[in-house]
Amino acid sequence: MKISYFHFADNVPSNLLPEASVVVDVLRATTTIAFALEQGAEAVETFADIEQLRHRAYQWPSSSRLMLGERGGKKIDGFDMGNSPASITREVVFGKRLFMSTTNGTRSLERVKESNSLFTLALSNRKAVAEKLLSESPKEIWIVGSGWEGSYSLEDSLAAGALIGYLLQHSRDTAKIANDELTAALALWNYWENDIEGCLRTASHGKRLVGLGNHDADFRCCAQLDQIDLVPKQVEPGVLCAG
Ligand code: 3SL
Repeated sequence: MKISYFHFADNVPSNLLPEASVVVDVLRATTTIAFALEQGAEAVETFADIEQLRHRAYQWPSSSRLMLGERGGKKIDGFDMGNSPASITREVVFGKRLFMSTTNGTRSLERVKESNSLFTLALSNRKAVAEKLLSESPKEIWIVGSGWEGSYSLEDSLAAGALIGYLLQHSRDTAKIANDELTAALALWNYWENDIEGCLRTASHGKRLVGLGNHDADFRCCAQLDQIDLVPKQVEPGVLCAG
């Protein structure tokens, strides 16, 4: 397995796709996706574009859909929910299809949606994703971060480092780091692994969330490591189900 990390969607090589892509947006889209599927959502269907989302969601029975997402960290007008993993409960999401659009995470998903295999990664399901990759053993894997509007993010790099750290320990030498971004992510993980929430709060997007109000519960959700034994897997372009 040759594994590369790209900080955000616009960095991935054009006109190429790997055998497997792993999209990460720790604060907060891919954490919310892991929590939603764990709490029994039927699927999470993701959109970069809000109007496309509305168009598709309105074709779905209103009793079994939820529209969820944010722009600039704030809930989108007219949507049922923002992008808060802490607000996901079984009562709210069980059996529902979640139609989701976020500032950066769903853009990254859109960029690699033609990959043969596409999974989403959060710190909370890091071990489950790593074990899935070890069992499928794709030749080439891209970890694609989400960043913030085209800039680097500390928290996605932390999760990329956490994933490669696990893979290097458990792959019996089959996992190979293929770019410097991933070596740097591993160094970041080695530095912060005992203070994950501290890293998330140091990140510029962590500070942005603090500026928007109390996000303590979300920080706790996003900083959990290996608590969710589930891998969100794309089953058709844009549609993620529990795998
Ligand atoms: O950028 C994104 O996709 C979001 O996850 C950002 S936020 O944490 O919901 O503000």
